Amino acid sequence: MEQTLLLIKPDGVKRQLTGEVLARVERKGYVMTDLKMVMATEELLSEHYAEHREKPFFPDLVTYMTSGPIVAVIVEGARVIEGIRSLSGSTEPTLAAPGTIRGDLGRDWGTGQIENIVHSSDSPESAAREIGLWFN
Ligand code: RTP
Ligand code: MG
Repeated sequence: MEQTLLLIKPDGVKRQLTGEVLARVERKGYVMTDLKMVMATEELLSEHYAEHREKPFFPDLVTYMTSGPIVAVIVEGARVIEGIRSLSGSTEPTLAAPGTIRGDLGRDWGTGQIENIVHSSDSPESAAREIGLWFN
């Protein structure tokens, strides 16, 4: 069965939205097969966000992602990679559709800084790589 990595980012955990996010995942019929709370290190984030390492927003992304604990979850189900991305909504909370996690709950401070609650793997290759990074 297909698996994906879901991260509830520090803003989601701090705002006590872990239950809200996981309830949406469970209601949709997906199954959690592993879950833990972790403090991310810069090294882990450099691997996880390898494609963004050289981007101007990377330092702020590290600050955001190390600002508190993250809940990392392996979620399983048919077409779960696409499914969790669909539940999450698009990256920017202002543009994410209402009904999605980011559209309903994400924050946009208008300064370029966004707090979008979740990360989810975007392909089977990313899912395998990210699950290996966060769980092993
Ligand atoms: P998706 O691929 O679902 O659109 O979302 P993502 O969360 O993977 O977004 P991505 O563009 O890959 O960026 C990763 C995370 O970096 C932060 N970000 N900040 N200030 C900015 O311009 C900016 N761009 C990206 C967000 O936390 C985003 O989720
Ligand atoms: Mg991405």
